[in-house]
Amino acid sequence: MVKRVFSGVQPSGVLTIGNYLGAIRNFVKLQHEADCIFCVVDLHALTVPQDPKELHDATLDVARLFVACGIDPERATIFVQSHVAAHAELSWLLECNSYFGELRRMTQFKDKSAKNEVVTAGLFTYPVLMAADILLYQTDQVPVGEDQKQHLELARDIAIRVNSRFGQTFKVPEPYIPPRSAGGRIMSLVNPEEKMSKSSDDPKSYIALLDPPDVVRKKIRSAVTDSGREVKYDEVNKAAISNLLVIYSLCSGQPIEEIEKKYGDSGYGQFKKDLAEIIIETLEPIQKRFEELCKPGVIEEILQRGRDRVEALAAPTLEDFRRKLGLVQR
Ligand code: AQP
Repeated sequence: MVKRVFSGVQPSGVLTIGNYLGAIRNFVKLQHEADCIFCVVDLHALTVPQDPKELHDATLDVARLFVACGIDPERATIFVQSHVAAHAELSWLLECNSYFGELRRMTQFKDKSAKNEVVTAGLFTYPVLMAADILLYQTDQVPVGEDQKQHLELARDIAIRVNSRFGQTFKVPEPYIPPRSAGGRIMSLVNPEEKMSKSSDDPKSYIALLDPPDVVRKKIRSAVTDSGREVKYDEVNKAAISNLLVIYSLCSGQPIEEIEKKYGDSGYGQFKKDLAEIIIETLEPIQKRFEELCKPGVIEEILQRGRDRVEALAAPTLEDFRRKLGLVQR
């Protein structure tokens, strides 16, 4: 049987090269071997304050970037989370089978609640909505970056708990997380101890997929480096250069050892210059395709088809769980 893959991306800003290398690149690969469902998780973005117009436009842009990065809507299903009401409904049913204590342990909640003045109840319960997104489709595998590992473990725990209480209801999903050297955690360009994030207040910390060439050159030129001159992969002692090496390697297809040999201890200048050009080359076809997808109606039609397909897939799982909980049939 073909396995089912599900993953989502929040429209909380313009996608970064971290989102691309950690997640979307793998979505593109998986579409050739699995039944893939990719979702723009707009309800997740609402967990922190959003400008309504920006959220609206970012939602369509994330869907466009999915396609521009190589997801083929004829092979994979693309849709918007809030278009399928079953996500919010299942989320509530699962919240009533989740515990305050386990949600309180989520490190992303701790990080984001420390950064935001307003801490919504939605930010706290968001990992359960993520569990609902995944479990609704009897998902086998979830390709995500390293930061989502804990949330995925929670989704597994909830599925196992529900199955043991009510009988087999949800498939227990497996994570698909690349190691750091393969893009699982791309770090900020200004602080290599922090993950690169699209919603960061400092645009110099990330490369957005829609950054024009000059902006990429500037951001890479100003990216922090470590002491010394040697271009060498060493996550502990050379976190900044290791991060740039991973980006270089994944964008160029060259193994890290080859890049280390090429630049050796000749200093960081040429390495950074070449890296900027390699990123620009990677982004160029994505940006071109994105422009084409901005024609009115193109992405909307893809999203409508996606919605029609997943609504039909979600219904039997939701109905089965409602019945097991004792809710009267509608
Ligand atoms: N820096 C990263 N390196 C590798 N993978 C990453 N992902 C995010 N950042 C990196 C992966 O991208 C997918 C989509 O992420 P998301 O939109 O659901 O939210 P996030 O994980 O919180 O990503 P951001 O960019 O940091 O968003 P904001 O700033 O809104 O919080 C996920 O698979 C994620 O692991």
